[in-house]
Order: sequence, then C-alpha cells, then structure tokens
Amino acid sequence: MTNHIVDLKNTDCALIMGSNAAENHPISMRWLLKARDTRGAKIIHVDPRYTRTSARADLYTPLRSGTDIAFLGGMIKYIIDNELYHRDYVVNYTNASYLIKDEFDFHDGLFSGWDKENKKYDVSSWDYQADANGLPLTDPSLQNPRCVFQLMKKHYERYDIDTVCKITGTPKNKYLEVLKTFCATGAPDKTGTILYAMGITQHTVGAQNIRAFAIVQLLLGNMGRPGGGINALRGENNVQGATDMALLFHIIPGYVDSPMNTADNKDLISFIRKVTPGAAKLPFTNLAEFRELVKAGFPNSGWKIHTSKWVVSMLKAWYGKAATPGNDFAYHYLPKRDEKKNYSHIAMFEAMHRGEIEGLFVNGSNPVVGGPNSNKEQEALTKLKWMVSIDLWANETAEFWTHQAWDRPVKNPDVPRMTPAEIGTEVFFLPAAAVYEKEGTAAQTGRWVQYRWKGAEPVGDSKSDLWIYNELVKKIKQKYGASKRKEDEPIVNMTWDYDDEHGHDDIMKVALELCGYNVADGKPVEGFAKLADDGSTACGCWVYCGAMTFKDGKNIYKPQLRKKDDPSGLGIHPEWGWAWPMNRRIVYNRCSVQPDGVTPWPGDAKRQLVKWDPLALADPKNPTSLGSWVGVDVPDFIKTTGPDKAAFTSPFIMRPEGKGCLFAAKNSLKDGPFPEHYEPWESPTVNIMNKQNLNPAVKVWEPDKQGTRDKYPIIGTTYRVVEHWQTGALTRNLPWLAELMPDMMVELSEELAKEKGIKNGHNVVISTSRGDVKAVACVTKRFKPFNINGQYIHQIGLLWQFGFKGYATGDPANRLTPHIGDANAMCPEYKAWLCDIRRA
Ligand SMILES: Nc1nc2c(c(=O)[nH]1)N[C@H]1C(S)=C(S)[C@@H](COP(=O)(O)OP(=O)(O)OC[C@H]3O[C@@H](n4cnc5c(=O)[nH]c(N)nc54)[C@H](O)[C@@H]3O)O[C@H]1N2
Ligand SMILES: Nc1nc2c(c(=O)[nH]1)N[C@H]1C(S)=C(S)[C@@H](COP(=O)(O)OP(=O)(O)OC[C@H]3O[C@@H](n4cnc5c(=O)[nH]c(N)nc54)[C@H](O)[C@@H]3O)O[C@H]1N2
Ligand SMILES: [Mo]
Repeated sequence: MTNHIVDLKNTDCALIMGSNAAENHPISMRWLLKARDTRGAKIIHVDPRYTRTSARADLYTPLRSGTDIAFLGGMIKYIIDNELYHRDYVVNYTNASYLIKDEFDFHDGLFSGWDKENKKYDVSSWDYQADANGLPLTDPSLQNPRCVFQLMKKHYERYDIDTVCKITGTPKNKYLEVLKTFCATGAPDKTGTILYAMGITQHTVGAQNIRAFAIVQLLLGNMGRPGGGINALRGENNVQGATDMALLFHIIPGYVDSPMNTADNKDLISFIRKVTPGAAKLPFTNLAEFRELVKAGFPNSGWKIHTSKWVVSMLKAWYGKAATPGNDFAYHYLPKRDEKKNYSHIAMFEAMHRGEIEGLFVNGSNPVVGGPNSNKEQEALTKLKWMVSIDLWANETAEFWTHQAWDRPVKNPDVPRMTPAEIGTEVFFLPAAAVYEKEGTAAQTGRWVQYRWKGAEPVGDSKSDLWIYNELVKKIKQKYGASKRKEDEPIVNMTWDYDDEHGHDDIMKVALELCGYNVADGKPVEGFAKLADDGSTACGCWVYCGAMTFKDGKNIYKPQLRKKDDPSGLGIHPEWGWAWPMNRRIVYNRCSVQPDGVTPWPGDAKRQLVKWDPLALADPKNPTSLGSWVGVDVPDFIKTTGPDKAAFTSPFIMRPEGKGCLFAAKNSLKDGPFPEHYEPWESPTVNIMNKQNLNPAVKVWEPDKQGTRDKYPIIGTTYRVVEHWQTGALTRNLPWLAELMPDMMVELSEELAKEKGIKNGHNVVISTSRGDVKAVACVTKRFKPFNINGQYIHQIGLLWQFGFKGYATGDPANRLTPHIGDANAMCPEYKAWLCDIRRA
C-alpha cells in the first residue's frame, strides 16, 4: 500500500476493484465504513460477481474477468475529455509535460520496437527527448503533440464508453455512474483511494492493470495524500515482509535488481553502473571516483543514487570480514542468475517437470493445491530426487505421492498413472511451529512492521523456521568448515552469527543485521541516509534501516512500540510499530501540499502531511542549517531540498525524473509504456481494441494446452471465501472451520444452470484442456451472463481452497488453471480461462 489501512478512514471515495475486501481483508472494510459514516464517502465495487463486498458498497458493477484495462482506459479518457484531472498536480508532479522521442509509436496493438523474432520489445524509443545535458525536454502547457499528456490522450481515444462496455460487458448506465463518482475526486479538496488484490494481478496483463490505476490516480491528484493512493491489499500475513526480504528471484533485499551472469554485471562496479539510473556512461572505475561524481551532482538518479551504499552494506552483512574494498566486497560470491532463464513459480515447475531440478525445499507452501495447472505441478514433484517439506501439516504437497493414481484427470490419458511405489522422490518432513508459537515481526499490508511475542510453546517436535534454518546452515558450514576450494568460499566466509550465549537462535541478532549496524562498534545505523559504501556499515535490508535505534544504553527495536497516540487525528499513530521506509506512513507525501511547499491544496488543509519550513533546522545540532521539510508524517523528500533546488517539485524521489509516471519510460515494463487492453490467453471473444489477442510480450509455455471457445465456451475464475485460508491446510484441518464450508463449490448463474439442467446442490464436473474437477453447484443471482460485443457469454467461479487432506476435502480447482503468467511479474492467470460445466 502507498497509504495504510487506518488511512482508509480519510477517503472521499473508494474504488475496490479486483478484491473481495469484506471477506479477505475485513479490517480494511472497517475503516472504509468509518469513512462512509463520518465523511459520507462512497464505496464502489467492480467485480465479475456480486460479493459480500458488493453488498456493502454504494455502487456495484460487474465486468468480465480480464477486462480491467478496458474499464480503466475508458476512465482515463473520461477524465481527460471532461477535464476532471487535477491540473496543478498533473503539471507539477507527473511527467505529463515531458516530450517523448519521435520514434515512439503505437499501431495495431504493438508499441514501437517490437522484435517479432525474439518476441520482445526493444524499449529504446520509450524514452524522453533530452537536451544537450541529457535533461528531459518539457512543455508545461501540455500542448506539444509529443508530450506525454497528448500521447496519452491519443492512446485512449479508442476507449470510448460504448467500445469499453462491449469489451467488459458492464451495463453502460452503471459504468457512467462509476466514472462520475470516482472521477469527482479530481477536485483539489477531494481524495479517492483504489484498493485491489488478486482480481487485478492474476492476469497476463496484471502489472499493466496496476499501471492503469497509477495513471488514474496521478491524473486525479490522489497519490501521496491521506485517503488516496494505490492500495494493494496483500495476502499472507507477512507477504509484504517476504517481498522486502527478496523472496523473489529478480531482486535482492530492498528492491535492488538481482545480479545476472552478463558482462555488465561482471564485477561490483559494472553492477553499480547497471543498477544506478543514469550511471551507464559515467567515467568511474572504483567507488571513490563514483563518490566524487555524486558530490559534483552526477548522475540524475533520484534516491537510487545511493544504491552502492545499499549493496555494499548488504555484502558486509552477509560476508563480514571477507568483504573488503580490495575484493569488491565479495560481490563475486553472490549467485548470478542466468539472463535467459526465468526462476518464477511457473518456470521452476516447468524445469522440474523437464527433470532439470533434483531437489526442492517447500517452506510453508502447498503448490499441489495452490499452484497453477496443479496436475502438472504434482507430476513435476515425481521427477525430483528429494523434497523437504517444512510445514505445520503434512499437506497435499508433503504427501503428494499418496494420491497419484486417485487424482489423475480422467481425460488426460497421456499422463502416466503412477503408484506410490513407482515414485522415487524421497520426502523429508520437518514440523514447523505456528505463528503464535514463535516471536518475530511481520510487515502487514500497509508496510507497518509489527513485532509479535510468543503466545504458546510449539507443539510436539515442531520448531520455528528460524531454528530450522539456523541449525541447517550451522551444519552446512560445519561440513564445509575447512574447505579451501574457491567455489566453497561463499559458504565458508558467510557470516552466520545468530546464536545467543546458550547456543539458541536469537531473533534480535537477525533484526539488528537487517536494520544495519556500524561495523566499528556494532551499534545500529540510525537511518539509511547514514549507510556507506566504504565497508563501514553493514545492513541486510536497507529499507528496514532505522527500525533499530540506540537509546539509554540499549537497542530499541521500534516494531515493538505500542503507543496508540495519534496527534494529527489522521490515523498515523507514529509510535505504534514502525513503517518502512523511516516510519513514513504515506509515501510520496510531498504531494499533499502545493508546489510552493507551504500552501495546502484549496479546501484541504486538514489533510496536509508535510511542508517546507525555511526556519526549521535540517540538522538539529547545527544552528546555521536552516530550511527543512517537517510535518505530521515523516516527509518523503530529501530534507534539505528547498525552493532554490530544481527538484523542489519532484515528489517521486525513487524515479530519476522525480515525477509520477503517466508514461512508463524505458526499462520499466516489458509490455508497453501505456496499458493496453489484450484478451486473456483463453478468451471467449476476439480483441476489438486492437489486432493482438494476447499481450504479445507474454511467454506461452504450453501452446498445445490452450482451450478454445468452441470446446470451452464459459469463462472460469477462482477465488477465496472467508471461512478458509488459502490452500486450506490451516482451515480444512480444523473440524469447526471445515464444518463452516465443507464442500468444494462452483457458483453459476440461474441462466446457465437452466441451459445445462443443473440445480442448486447438484454434483457437477468442470473441465478445461488441462483436467476435470468435481464440485457442488451453487446456483445464484450473484453471477449474470455478460453481453460481450453482442455475444451472450457465461462466467462461473470456483473456490480454489480444496484438496485431498484434512476434514473437508474436494478437488483442487487448480487442476483447471493454465501455466501462463503476467509478462512482467509472471503472476499466474488464475482469474480468467475457458471451461465447460456439466452434471456429474
Ligand atoms: N479469509 C481469507 N482471507 C484471505 C485469504 C484467504 O485465503 N482467506 N487469502 C489472503 C491472500 S494470500 C490474498 S492474496 C488475498 C486475496 O484477496 P482477494 O483478491 O480479495 O481474493 P480473491 O477472492 O482471490 O479475488 C477477489 C475477487 O476478484 C474477482 N475477480 C476475478 N476476476 C477478476 C477480474 O478480472 N477483474 C476484477 N476486477 N475482479 C476479478 C473475484 O470475483 C473475487 O471476488 O486475500 C488474503 N485474505
Ligand atoms: N486458482 C487460484 N490459485 C491460487 C490463488 C487464486 O486466487 N486462485 N491465489 C494464489 C495466492 S495469492 C497465494 S498467496 C498462494 C498461496 O499458496 P500457498 O502459500 O501454497 O498456500 P497456503 O495455504 O497459505 O500454504 C501455506 C502452508 O504453510 C503452512 N504454514 C503456516 N504457517 C507456517 C509457518 O509459520 N511456517 C511454516 N514452515 N509453514 C507454515 C501451512 O500449514 C500451509 O500448508 O496461492 C495461489 N493460488
Ligand atoms: Mo496471496
């Protein structure tokens, strides 16, 4: 979330799109309902089916799964045509006025630079025009036909209301009402928030769906202000923390690109050059020279100018004394990913299925139920030599071999049936302690990092994940102990020092390393502005720097703070837990004040978060350091950037140009600088917006498994219910929760039920080109057939939370879903595919 959960109470209008917040994030609904009660806020819900969230909304409208960009593209056009954008905000805080290279173009669904052979874009034309000094050219009048604003206007010309409704199947009057209601937040004294979750991300255009939100929110001036923002309602309790710690293949901790096996990543200096925007052509051969250039004002990288400090401090944290200025701080120890390979979930299971992977650690995950095309993923596990499952329960994945023959899809004769005796995978099960049985932090969806103390002792032999990994790595290091082989150095020289004086794992030692310490005295680094790239600081994850502080002779870990005070009344609660970065509760908060840095937006003084104070001390110890940003939230701005600096009106400090990007310049996305509507991989219709059906930049893994509308005419989607948690291991194993939602269920409209002779409670079979599943039919008014460009099209919805273990069992819906993912993030297209349904 750019904002946070409590901040939802400050909104004038909430657009909930691709999220069933009432069931999956009930706490967010609490604050939204408060906004409605106290400020008369409006709640809008856009979802293919009517849900418990719709029931609480002021305005509900359906759309066909996979068509959100069409819906939002029409919104962008409506905002521009009716001049509803927040002009001052757009001109000053976004890249609307930036001129784009003449070579940039868009035709027939393809942006310029399409490389037909390699099926990817050369993104060099997706860039700004620059002056002799490399600075972007702009036209603040927004009239130049090459400025972002005009190009955007042209791009969305095609998204008129009639065309949009033909694609989405949304009733026109409802669509207009949504446009009118949400776009009213473009007024300077209004803010609107967007909440989304998996209905938006689980698509081949998932990342571009969110980009479309970004454009809408920037145009309406809703970013960086209370009650505004783009708010991903994140899933697992610590999924935000997992991302911060880089449980993703393409980043290292703190959202820095992970190094590759390419020439421009070959040593630390090449890598820093590559990951620091603008540094490509700068003449430096070592970090000292780089520091001199930075002092002289080069390059123009925004806050990412400090990347070398984050990377070197991380290497110091990982390799300690072995990381020295003389050996590139042991950069060569870091594993380098193969440029040509993809290491995301789908790609890994494809590789496993091809027999390219020997062993697998499954740590708190259940892909046999939760993975896309789960028949294939289950089969991939049979090709492993060994698998370690670390879990509370022996879930479907831990015991995948017990149900091989039983659960083969009847219609898939080419998949060999295997008995457990024929499966060679050796499985080790390590029982894990539950969240209540251990201590540590979780970063919740609003970036608040909160410490949790242990509530009970672990059951039986189960151990915390930290204990398991601490013991495992200690054993591995023991084995490698005396090795002198070069390739063993990364293990031999890795710092691993998390034991307390009794030899038990000490989570505060992990916390200190993540937050960062001064190498000389081991004291916490007080904030990431103090990190260095000379080896004097060590820090495991720069965005967590500042969470640990030294006061009154001891370390204070701020995620443990529990003070409820809220001086501003805006729900900031600055001493409750700690939010990254630097306890900032709303990011981009420079935008909550007018460009002059002082005046609130007209009529909105109460929601001003920060301001420029020419008399405030930038450094409390230096009485001559006049001029600083101050406010009720921690300013998201370089403290001393005053009106005399060019960057004074550049609130988006993580971007080199400092502006919110209506146009995503090169190297941001793989599939285009403006979101464009493409159909899902399996679609019941042709794309009427352009000549490409599927997002061209998407990798197709299994062309022979694409279901077509002649055989599979119905759209299928999957979702959760409040009664179950995820793959169900945590809920179907508990009798009282299993009883609440005992059966695998499919929801279908009364109209489709009639066509198919299905009645409420009937057993039915749903099939796709990948497999079949059985379910109990729930015939409901919550789904309605869509009118898509004159065609009458049905959509059904399945729970994906069932499997063959536990008290409540049923077929995993993922036996139906395809192995295809988003062009950028590889998030699987769980939410839109083709199927058929019949009585069992
Ligand atoms: N009780 C409970 N709470 C949970 C979870 C749980 O399992 N149980 N899981 C947690 C996790 S990990 C996550 S990620 C979140 C997920 O939270 P949500 O995203 O809310 O979860 P879903 O139910 O998968 O999907 C949300 C909605 O997307 C709609 N949808 C389907 N296709 C589309 C589309 O193309 N466009 C739009 N606009 N909407 C579409 C579905 O109809 C559904 O109502 O929930 C978290 N909270
Ligand atoms: N069709 C379809 N498929 C989906 C989705 C969808 O919307 N539709 N949603 C996707 C999403 S958003 C997600 S997040 C994934 C979730 O997929 P998974 O992460 O595979 O699902 P969970 O059920 O959360 O699995 C977690 C496992 O962790 C165990 N566990 C719980 N606490 C701990 C712990 O402290 N330590 C350890 N070691 N184990 C623990 C649980 O017992 C459980 O077996 O599913 C995805 N799959
Ligand atoms: Mo999730």
